[in-house]
Amino acid sequence: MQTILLTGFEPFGGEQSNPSWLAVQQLDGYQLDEEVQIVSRQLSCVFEKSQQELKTAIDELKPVLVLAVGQAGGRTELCFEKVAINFIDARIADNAGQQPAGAPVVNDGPTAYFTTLPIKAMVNSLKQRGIPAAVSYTAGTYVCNTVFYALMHQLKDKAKVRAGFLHIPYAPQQAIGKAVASMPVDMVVNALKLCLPVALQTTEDLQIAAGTLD
Ligand code: PCA
Repeated sequence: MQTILLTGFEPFGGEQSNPSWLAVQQLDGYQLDEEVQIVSRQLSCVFEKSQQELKTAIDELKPVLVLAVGQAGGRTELCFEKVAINFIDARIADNAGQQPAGAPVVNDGPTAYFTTLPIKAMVNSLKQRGIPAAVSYTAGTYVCNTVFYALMHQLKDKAKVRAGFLHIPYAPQQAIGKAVASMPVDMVVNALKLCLPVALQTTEDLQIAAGTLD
């Protein structure tokens, strides 16, 4: 049996819940087929601790693929992140009260890593099913980017293990009164069920346009 590791985050920034965990939690133990099973883990919204939790999960589970998921309130689509940067600039403190301003994730690490997932193919598969999805070229400078960078750094010598990061919109209940986009958690769950097999099966990503002009 092969394992896909999905991670989601605990709530942060005064929210009662985090849709990333609400979604991936539902897929814990789900079998994509006879050979591939999903295991879901929650990460703390804490710069240092989240990296250790991620490493523990990877060492224990030895996944073939890792997708970390986080909330990006205000985004309108499922955003598959292309690039993780070696930079932390926290607009708000993490859940342990730490607020680094302009620090590296890994001392002397490379400036950035690209995801090793075929994100254009994944986005395409979702759009064909009517689910809003896009490639994103910034994962921000907070805990999500840190986890994404740490993930790619931890796996840099394990070329066979592909990994990436997905930012998701608020759940509908979080968007009440805020005039921002939201996406039902069930739609996120369905999207993961659709795009993870694509990620496993696609060795070369699609060569289709997906960028932004500004
Ligand atoms: N979103 C935050 C951290 C945890 C989460 O779910 C971010 O985008 O950095």
